[in-house]
Amino acid sequence: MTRLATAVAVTVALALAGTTVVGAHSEYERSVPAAGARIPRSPTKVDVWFTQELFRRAGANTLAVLAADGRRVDDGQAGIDADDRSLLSVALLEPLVPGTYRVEWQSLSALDGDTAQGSFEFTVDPTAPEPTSAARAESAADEAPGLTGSATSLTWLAVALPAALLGGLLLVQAARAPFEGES
Ligand SMILES: [Cu+2]
Repeated sequence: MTRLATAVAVTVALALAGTTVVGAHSEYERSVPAAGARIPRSPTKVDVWFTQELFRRAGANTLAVLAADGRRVDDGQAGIDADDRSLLSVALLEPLVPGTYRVEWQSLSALDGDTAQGSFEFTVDPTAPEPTSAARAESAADEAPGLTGSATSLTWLAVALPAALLGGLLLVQAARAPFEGES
């Protein structure tokens, strides 16, 4: 039974180690407005989707929208979506005048507790073309919640499968051992 317990412990440790290697923090995945976008009108808010779900802790996940002169134009109340923990949103105080804005983000991963940060820019330009209906359909398809879920499942499979195989080998060895005699 001691050998069995050891085999189980080793398997669990390997699975945890694998998770740490695979989980690469909660990084920027996409946003509305998108990074680098030129949009004809001001948005009312900024939505950022992350690669991992966010850990709900006050002040740990932030979005700051800054004008070119460094003035902050969001309401400072970034919040995680109630239904989608990978989505962080912040409202704008008032419609943005034309110009380039920088969004600075900070995240705390619910998966591995790691923090990450970064920034991206978008430009409000009244001469920019209206989004085409094709682009709108594409961004609607992007928002289908299934996509992130399946990627996450595959990641877990990549970790769990080798760990399970190795665990199985150890169990076989542990089961054989009594017949070889204990020292
Ligand atoms: Cu990480």
